[in-house]
Amino acid sequence: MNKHGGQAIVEVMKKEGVKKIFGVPGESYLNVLDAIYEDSTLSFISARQEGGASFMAEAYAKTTGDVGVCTATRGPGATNLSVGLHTAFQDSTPIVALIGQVEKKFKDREAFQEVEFSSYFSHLCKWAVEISDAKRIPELLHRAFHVARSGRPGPVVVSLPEDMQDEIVLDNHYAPIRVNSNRPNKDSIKQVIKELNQAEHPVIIAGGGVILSEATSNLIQLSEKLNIPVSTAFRRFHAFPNTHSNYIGSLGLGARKGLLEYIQESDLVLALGTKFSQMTTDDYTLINNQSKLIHVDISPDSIGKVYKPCLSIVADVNEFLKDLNEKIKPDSKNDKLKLLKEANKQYVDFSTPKKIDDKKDGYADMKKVIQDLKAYLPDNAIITSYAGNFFSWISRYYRYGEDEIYLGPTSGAMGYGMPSAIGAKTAEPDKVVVSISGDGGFMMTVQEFETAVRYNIPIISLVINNNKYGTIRAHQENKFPERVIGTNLTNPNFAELAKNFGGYGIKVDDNELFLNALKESLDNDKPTLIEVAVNPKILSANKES
Ligand SMILES: Cc1ncc(C[n+]2csc(CCOP(=O)(O)OP(=O)(O)O)c2C)c(N)n1
Repeated sequence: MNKHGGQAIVEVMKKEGVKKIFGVPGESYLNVLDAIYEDSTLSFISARQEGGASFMAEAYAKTTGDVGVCTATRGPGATNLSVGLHTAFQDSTPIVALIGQVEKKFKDREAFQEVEFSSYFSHLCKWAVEISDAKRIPELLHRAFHVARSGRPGPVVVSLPEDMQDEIVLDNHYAPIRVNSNRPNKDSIKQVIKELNQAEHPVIIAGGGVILSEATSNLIQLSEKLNIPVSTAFRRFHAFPNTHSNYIGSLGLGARKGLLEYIQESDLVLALGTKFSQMTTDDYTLINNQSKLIHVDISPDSIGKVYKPCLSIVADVNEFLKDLNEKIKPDSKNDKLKLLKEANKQYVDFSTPKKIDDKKDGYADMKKVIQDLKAYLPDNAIITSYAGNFFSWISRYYRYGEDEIYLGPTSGAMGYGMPSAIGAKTAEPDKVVVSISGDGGFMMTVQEFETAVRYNIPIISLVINNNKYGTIRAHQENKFPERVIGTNLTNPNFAELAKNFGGYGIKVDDNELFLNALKESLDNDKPTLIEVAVNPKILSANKES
């Protein structure tokens, strides 16, 4: 049956298993929108700004493990969309972004909203392609999905000239491209076993590749067999249960000093699915020249980029762990066990608040907020957040259990928290999804609260309000004391704002009120915002002993 370009695009998406599409409509891709309208298995979530839409798609992909899809119109829409694509790139999240483009016949005249997307997106995406002949939609769009999800996953941009979408396409004989998971070869497993058996002070760093390949249970098995402590890379908390007695903490902003020292003193580092980012490595100082490194990653490009391994294994992390667990014998050297127990004890001590400030001085204590979240959220909750000093309390004190998920941009993009909660809740409607934002970042994508209301997506959104760009203020005070510029904010009454959007809003200024609000919001079936007033003088958890 003949189809127009828009229908052919939808046909590919259906074959690829797409169910939800996040975007802002535009006149440059009306055919695609109309074909989505025609199909009852697809739903279009119309966001209020493309940045929000791209964060939703990114979080949807992280939650489901599928490719996220977002859409935007030509130049203005595409440039707004780019923040989520950059996030997906740094976080290795598979996304296909469909972008309406200027008519073929008008291109290269700086036509209305014209931007040349392959060069604009060349540093933000794995691949950017324009489909200028509708007959090639099946071939190129299936390939876009394949590129997004294979190897080290990431975002792919597909631009769709408006007049191309009117062209007629014949049947799509293509099928989604699937590749087998990469398995390590037998020799390399033997070598890994030899190195692990010889090591006296080994440590594992678990990165995003553990989450992407769903390797956590095999990682637990390996760590238990050998009594090896596990740390997690920056913002990859749930790669290993933080409640496990072999967990020793997370790397990245505010990492425990003792953890950094432990890794620096290790004689063997087993790095699983991590690219050793600047944050994870504490400005590339994490691993000393004397320690041996075994680096396992799905992408050969990640290997040797920062540290030179003694053994490099290009493989799916889960396949690697399965093969290793099958062959390796349990080991319980006493010295190793002693080191592990001490490192875990230090982590538990670090992540346990020493003193809660319970005086009612108009502010809630963030340590208690985190304690209450842990106590009252269900065991399979999803928590989202982004950059900001409020994150320092989450990072230090929240211990993710085996079924919990944390979603946060390793790119540090402000504005991610609330739209990403919408994406996650769309993927997992039965789970409780809580976003935690600062007042600065929340206002960057505040309009998406209306999206949550319009589609009845009952997220819980905490806004930690210190009336500041607190992180930058802290940097400013360190580097240029008492020369404050650009970091004081004034804010609306967030609870009233939420109500005006049609949701539910509560403002709290002490911990008792916070706990009541949290309990109330867990029973609520509307999107709920809890504004938490915090002391603007206490800018970070990292100052606490
Ligand atoms: C999109 C974006 N713009 C700017 C920054 C730089 N930045 C990092 S944290 C921060 C302030 C965050 O303020 P807020 O969200 O209120 O959280 P707080 O630090 O006060 O807890 C800024 C401006 C960024 N990371 N992302």
